[in-house]
Amino acid sequence: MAIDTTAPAASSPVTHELRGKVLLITVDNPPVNALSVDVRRGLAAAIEHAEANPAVQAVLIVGAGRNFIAGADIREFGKPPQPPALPDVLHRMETSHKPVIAAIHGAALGGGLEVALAAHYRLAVAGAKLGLPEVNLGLLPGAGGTQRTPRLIGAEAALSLMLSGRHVGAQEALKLGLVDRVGASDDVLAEGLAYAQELLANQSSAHPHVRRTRDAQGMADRAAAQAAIDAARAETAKKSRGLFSPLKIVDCVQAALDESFEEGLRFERKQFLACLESPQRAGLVHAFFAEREVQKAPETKSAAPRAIDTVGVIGGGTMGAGIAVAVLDAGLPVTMIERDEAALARGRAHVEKVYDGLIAKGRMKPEAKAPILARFNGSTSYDALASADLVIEAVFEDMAVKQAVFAELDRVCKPGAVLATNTSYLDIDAIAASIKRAQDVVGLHFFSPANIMKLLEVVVPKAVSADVVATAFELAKKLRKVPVRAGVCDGFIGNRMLAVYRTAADHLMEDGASPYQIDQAVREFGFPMGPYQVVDLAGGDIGWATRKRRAATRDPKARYVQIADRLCERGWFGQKTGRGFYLYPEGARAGTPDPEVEVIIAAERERAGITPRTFTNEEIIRRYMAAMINEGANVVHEKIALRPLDVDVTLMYGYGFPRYRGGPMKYADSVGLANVLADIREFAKEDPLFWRPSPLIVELVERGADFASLNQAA
Ligand code: 3H9
Repeated sequence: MAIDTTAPAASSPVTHELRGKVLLITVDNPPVNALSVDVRRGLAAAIEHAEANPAVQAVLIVGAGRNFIAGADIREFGKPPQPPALPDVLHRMETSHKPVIAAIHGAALGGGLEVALAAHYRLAVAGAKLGLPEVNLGLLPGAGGTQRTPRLIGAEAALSLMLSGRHVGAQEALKLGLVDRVGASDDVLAEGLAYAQELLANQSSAHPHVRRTRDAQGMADRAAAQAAIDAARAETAKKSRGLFSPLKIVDCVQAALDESFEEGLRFERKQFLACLESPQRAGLVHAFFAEREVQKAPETKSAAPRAIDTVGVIGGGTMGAGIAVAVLDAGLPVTMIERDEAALARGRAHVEKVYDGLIAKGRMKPEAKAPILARFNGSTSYDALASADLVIEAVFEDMAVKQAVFAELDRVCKPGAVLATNTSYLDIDAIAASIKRAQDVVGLHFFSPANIMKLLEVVVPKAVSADVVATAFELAKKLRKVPVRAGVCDGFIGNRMLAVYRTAADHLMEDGASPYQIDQAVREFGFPMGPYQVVDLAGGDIGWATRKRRAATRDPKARYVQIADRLCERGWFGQKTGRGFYLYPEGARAGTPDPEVEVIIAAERERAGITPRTFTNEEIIRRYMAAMINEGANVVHEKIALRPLDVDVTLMYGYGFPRYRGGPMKYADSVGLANVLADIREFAKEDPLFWRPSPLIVELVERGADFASLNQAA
């Protein structure tokens, strides 16, 4: 096979040295030894060197630092390819005449595991993480992984690894046959060298040195392999709605069963390149980097976090209990405050219910509950918070109520305690200003259910000190949440945008689209639920209360759709009342369309003097997305969000925005900002008050720039 022989860079990230008869190849490309072009060149050169040097009898590959190799260099995707291609390097390695051993510690993921699979022997030490997570990036293992893995460990196990993207530890890898042995110690170099020497010492025709994965017989039982492929295909068609790469993974394994190894590799390459060029790959890779970028808020660099060892939670309702569970799950003790014993008992019951649910579903062992609850305390007196390092308030959304809570916290909490509010839209500057220690007050906006939803908006009021913000980010890490820094405004990033795109949906409904069509269009776009299903799930009364509260301050010239109010006036609050926009007979969770709702909508259209028209699903999405993108741009323009990517992460992690589209701002870039602006201007002809182009979009279009250009800043 022709392979690029461009000499590796002078300071190659791949070095080799002779250790006795073993050529030790070390990949040292921080932070995670990704397979960038220099690594591929270095690996290719090192293998050539091993082949050519008679002193070398075996080759050992290790990674420097904390990992073996974490995969292809994701930053290279979408750029012009640079030779040598990884499959070619690995082909060369596998066909080497001298035994190649991979010794794995830390991550051997994607292309990293594929390197190990092309080696002839594999060893892992404790703490190793092996996997083929390409599917999470819209890809498939593209350096022989789809062909070698099923040959090595069978079709069923290979498909399970590749379709889930999950990581397995050293012991499980041994059980699967993915590695040949687990090192007795965690000294990967010593274990690897010992293994290499042992293999050399045992050489005989019964123990041939070179043992190629391409010849492995994991699919010898062809009927079983075919059955596994068929099952995976059926399951994938059902589960991976809208995703491009999973079915291609199944196709590749089919090729592994039906075709020669070379033919299978060619097929895999073609499918890999198709995935690489897909917008889904671009969206998912954007999501990968965006969720890492959001963690790096400026305060995390300028200040050290305060220590958080004990946490108080005020309020034992759904939100307070969910927050308490999230904190307990992070291993911290929690003190819950409620106004009386009965409310406290309910709060405790809410917390226990979460764990009982996990036990019932088999996700937690019954005996694990007591030690967790031993860290949970309740009190009806704020004085129980005297030693808390952090207090999170989750009481009723009312400024006077919140300020009363903060007055108590000001009274009892020790100096330096972080005082957080879980408000979803109230003015946190006003809450902070009402006490003597505004520098300690921060917003921690959790999403329901708080122990499950990944998003945590860290809302940063004017007077807060940087170390309090840094503490919030540190807490998010402990709680395994994805934190997004947000400024103070009505609704912060997410709920502020939600209010606008929900309104666009209401306009569409009054203009002629049924709520069922809107929900369907939004689901087809990739959201798990449409906006009216969400209303029914959350309870229509919540939005109704907000609308009533805001009625007095609403711009009288702004269009106001009353359909939801008509439903609420009838007590139709959604699932919990058996009907809302949908009917839920006998407590059903999936709703069915309600003809009576359609009658109410028709009456409302008539009352508003609207002649209904029809919309295609595409027209619905154009408006829905234009509203979302425009408000997202306003949020960035007003510096409520640091960058467009913060908006993307908020919508993906808190609002079900399809990850494979990378968030609304990434989506806007892929559609073209000029097209989005043209849509907004078109819609503005009917309703110029609602459809006001964001100054940021106008400016970017004038400059010929996109949202991505703003992601590097800040
Ligand atoms: C593939 O392999 C395709 C092949 O099949 C076919 C090829 C032909 N590239 O997560 P962390 C950066 S697809 C470039 O915070 P941790 C990351 O952005 C690939 N950069 O650390 C961050 O940068 P920064 C399949 C990468 O300890 C820094 O490393 N592989 C890559 O929590 C630290 O990352 C994967 O999908 C990369 N591949 O977790 C594995 N990986 O400091 C993806 C990381 O500037 N990676 N970075 O923010 C991971 O799952 C985790 O990063 C890992 C470490 C578990 C390795």
